[in-house]
Amino acid sequence: MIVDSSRPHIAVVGRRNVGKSLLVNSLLEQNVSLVSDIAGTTTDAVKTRYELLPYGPVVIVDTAGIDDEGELGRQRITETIKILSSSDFALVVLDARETLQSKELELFAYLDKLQINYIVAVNKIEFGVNPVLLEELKELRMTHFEVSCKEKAGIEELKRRMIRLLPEDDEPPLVKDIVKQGDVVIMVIPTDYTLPNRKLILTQVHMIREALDENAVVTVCREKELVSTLNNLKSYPDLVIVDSNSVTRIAEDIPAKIRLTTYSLIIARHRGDLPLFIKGLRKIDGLKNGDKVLIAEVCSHHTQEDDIGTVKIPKWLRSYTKKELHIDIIHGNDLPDNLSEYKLVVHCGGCLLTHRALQTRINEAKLMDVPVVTYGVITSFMHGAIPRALVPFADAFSEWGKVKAK
Ligand SMILES: Nc1nc2c(ncn2[C@@H]2O[C@H](COP(=O)(O)OP(=O)(O)OP(=O)(O)O)[C@@H](O)[C@H]2O)c(=O)[nH]1
Ligand SMILES: [Mg+2]
Repeated sequence: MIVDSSRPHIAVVGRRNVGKSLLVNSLLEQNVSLVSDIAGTTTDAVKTRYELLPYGPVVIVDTAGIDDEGELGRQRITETIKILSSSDFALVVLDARETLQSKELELFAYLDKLQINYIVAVNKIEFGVNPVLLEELKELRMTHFEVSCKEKAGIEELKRRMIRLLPEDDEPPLVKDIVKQGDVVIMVIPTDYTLPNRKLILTQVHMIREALDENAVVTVCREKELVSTLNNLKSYPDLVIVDSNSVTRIAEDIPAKIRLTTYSLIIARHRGDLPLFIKGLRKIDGLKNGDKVLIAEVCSHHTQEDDIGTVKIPKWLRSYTKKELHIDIIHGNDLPDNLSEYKLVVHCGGCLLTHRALQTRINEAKLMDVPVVTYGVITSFMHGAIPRALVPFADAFSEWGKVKAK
């Protein structure tokens, strides 16, 4: 999944024999998938890179039928659902002669839950379209496209519509939407900076670039010089960004009316879904004795004595909740199959993953209704930065309001 993660994935889904594979072949104008009238022809997902012009490069994923039977069939359905969680768009294929069945309704529900845009393609229209099906789609307020893969009808229109609905470059901003022209931003670099050669991390450099592009002024100082930097300014800065490990100390020096946030929260929003993570934080208070918590880290680095994922967070979770938690720590690319058993997933920042790949893992948890929070969000919370540091992010701040209201 990671190999192609920079390209949007379009999943072609539906019951067996509706013509998914022939539709994929028609879209690609080449025979990449096996087509036959035997139900269950496609067993494993077939992924093909494709230049969908004028949109650009995508990956089209042909899948096994969502109504497959038997033990193997169930496994294939699980696989298809997993594919959906890593997709950016779906084409739901229906047979024009049939009516909607529970499998399709479940599929629509999944797609809605994952907030994945989709188009319904009604295939095999040369047989005529079932009026009951049309009525059902109308009732669900679903627009659909009528195609015949056999007669190559409607395929171009379907492509054009798909292009209009595909996500644009969806990587959320770092700071460009929270600063404006003329703003003064102070970026505080921790004094005990342990990075090799004391370099700024690349993300901090990108933050500076984004702020400059918005015509804001950026001052970078070390923690030690923060107070004198503030005193040298003629008026209050508009935003101060600090490291979450030092926020407790620093916050006192920064008057309440100045917006303050942490690098961790900026990065969590940039790479993931900050309101969702804040929702995940809510669940920490509700954890009970024996609850399972999963700490998921992508890279398997050599763990240090005070390692954030294996040492600090488990220790903090136990002391904060005062509960006997069952904490599992995993490293690597795959989330476990028993994900639904967990009451919380604490995910690393995913610095090795693209935004899309991290989103895929978050979606897997979302699909199972398992709350997710990241290291960065937990760290900011642990150090008392929340809610103050959420103020610049309106949707996450209002999510926190909901948390408190519960
Ligand atoms: N008449 C007609 N037949 C079609 C059309 N599209 C697909 N078919 C036929 O329907 C049968 C199933 O097509 P596939 O593309 O293999 O269907 P699928 O949804 O991929 O099926 P599975 O892989 O088994 O899930 C084949 O015999 C196709 O030739 C169409 O528009 N019209
Ligand atoms: Mg097929």
